[in-house]
Amino acid sequence: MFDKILIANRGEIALRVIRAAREMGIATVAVHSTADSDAMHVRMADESVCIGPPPSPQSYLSVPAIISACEITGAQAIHPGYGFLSENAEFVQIVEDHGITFIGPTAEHIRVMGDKITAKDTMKALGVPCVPGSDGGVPDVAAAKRIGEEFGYPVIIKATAGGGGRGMKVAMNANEMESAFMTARAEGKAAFGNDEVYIEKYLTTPRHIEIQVFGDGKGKAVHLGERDCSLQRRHQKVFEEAPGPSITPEERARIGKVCADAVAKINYIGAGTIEFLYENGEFYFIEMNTRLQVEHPVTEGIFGVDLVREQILVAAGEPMSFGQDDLVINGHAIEVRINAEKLPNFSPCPGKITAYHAPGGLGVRMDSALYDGYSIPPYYDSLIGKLIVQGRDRDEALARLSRALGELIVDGIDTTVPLFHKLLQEPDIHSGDYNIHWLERWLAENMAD
Ligand code: MV4
Repeated sequence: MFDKILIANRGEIALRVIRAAREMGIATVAVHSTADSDAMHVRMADESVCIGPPPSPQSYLSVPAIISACEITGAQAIHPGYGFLSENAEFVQIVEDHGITFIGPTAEHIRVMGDKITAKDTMKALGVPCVPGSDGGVPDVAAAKRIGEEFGYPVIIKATAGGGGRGMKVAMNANEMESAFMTARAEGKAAFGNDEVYIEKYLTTPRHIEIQVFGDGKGKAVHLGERDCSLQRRHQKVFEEAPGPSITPEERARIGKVCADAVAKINYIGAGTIEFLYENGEFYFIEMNTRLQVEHPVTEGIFGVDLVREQILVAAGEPMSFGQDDLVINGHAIEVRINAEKLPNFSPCPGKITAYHAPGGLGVRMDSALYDGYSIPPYYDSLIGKLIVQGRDRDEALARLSRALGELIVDGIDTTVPLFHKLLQEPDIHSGDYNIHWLERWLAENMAD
């Protein structure tokens, strides 16, 4: 096992990793920009190294600075958290070339899943159900129109290097194809330097269901059920829950086994998430994320496992602490993302926290790096906390969420907390009857006042 690891991240996820490491008796190294000298992750780690000025490209994304911090402190492994360098295959390669262990998948797995066409080809060959559409890349508008005729409109054109909703255009009919195709291609080129696109049948009212998988890198893998993350705004998740309110135990077991078998076959190591669109009782693969996700705590809650601990175990070459039969769902968990943003437009709202009080009690987990008097810098993501609640069933979790939100105090800045108080008054939220378009529609209708 490692004696010391470095956390190449900040905020709540850096604390999350420090906590797991400390429980395992592993020393921790925080890295930080000059804007984060007073940040909680620096205070909580055993050691810290300043790696550059505030802008991320010169600090949290600076590969030489992070490798140097490892060498100076003698850290044997790097946990990347999410975002930043977590899905950067070149970074992983450089880390390993320096004899440092990357706590996460191999550079090759990251590369394969980072290219959406290759990811889909790979998953399809492994028996994972995919959205019907083009086999691989589509070279020109004429080919795109043939695909449109073959599968029927509407279709969606996606940049292979895309993600997070960028480089994606819907064509409702043949007339819209040329402009949608050219736009998706131009966006892919501009945002990712890659103009290759592929086409899928456009699903009009799906839910976003993602399966958590975990592999030991030696051909053993399990699934930890699904999360429903359909409530999104501009491709940012807002509210996530596990299990999915629309998924039966039989569906979970079936798609879960398909996913676990698929990642076992490729010797996947560590945590991964296989994203699906779910419509009319069918799952359609869209993407795989090769990192620990923001919303992993809802899965941890219902299965009672520590995913970061497992990541560290398998990275050190040790076995996972559970097998599929050990993984039994207990109750229902919900996470809400608390952002430093001003409603109704969700504009970033950094600034000084004049009072902070975290909620507590049975079934309440607050993952946050805030403290009284902390100043949220303007350079990074607006996520300032995740409130995760768990109950014996969904209704109990919802009641607990409402209660915990009532206890939470974050003064001095605007946050998305009022949004959740309002959402909790919606019958559709209580019935679980929502899809990927529900929140945007609701915001348009309810955020005017
Ligand atoms: C789709 C789709 C409908 N049909 N693919 C958006 C981000 C990217 N990860 C995939 N996305 C979508 N792909 C087909 N074939 C609808 C979306 C989509 C979406 C998906 C999940 C959650 C929220 C979304 C919001 C808008 C569009």
